[in-house]
Amino acid sequence: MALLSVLQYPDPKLRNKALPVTVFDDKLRQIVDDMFETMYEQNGVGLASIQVDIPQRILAIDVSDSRKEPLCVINPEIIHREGIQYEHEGCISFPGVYEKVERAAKLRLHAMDLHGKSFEIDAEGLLAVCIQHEMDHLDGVLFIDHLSRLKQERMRKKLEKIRRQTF
Ligand code: K1U
Ligand code: ZN
Repeated sequence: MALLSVLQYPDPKLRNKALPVTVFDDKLRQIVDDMFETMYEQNGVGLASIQVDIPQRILAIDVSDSRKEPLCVINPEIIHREGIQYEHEGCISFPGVYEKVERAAKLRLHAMDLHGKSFEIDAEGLLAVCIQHEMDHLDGVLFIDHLSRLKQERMRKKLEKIRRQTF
């Protein structure tokens, strides 16, 4: 396994769109293993392949308290949405900043596993937020895009301040 380098905002590669996975082989298994290792190391609840510069439709997710319930999601599609939730989100590509984002409260997800087998799950709460946040990444959409211009500008300034203090 290997730790992958996570792209940081405003890297233009975060705006790339991912293509569907068509080959389910050892190389894909290696990518997924590396994504989980990277997500756990960053204390994230999710990671999208675009964040590690792999433009294929792959998500690593684990919203469990034990951090031992990995969910590998390939070629995801939301087939049903219901209600609204408005919760704080973070992003490994924007370290140190958090904002509330409006998302569907519940959803039904159709996806494939590591072997190319289709499955469906119902999600709500943090899992539903995480799936929507990560699926946005696959289309080059970032959580900042859901905010007002004013909040976007505030977030950019806060990020600059954090980076000045870090380096
Ligand atoms: O895509 C990413 O950068 C991962 C991101 C996803 C996320 C989804 C839903 C809510 C918040 C964040 C993270 O995991 S950032 C880590 C984080 O903020 C967090 C950690 C534990 C619980 C909730 C959020
Ligand atoms: Zn993110």
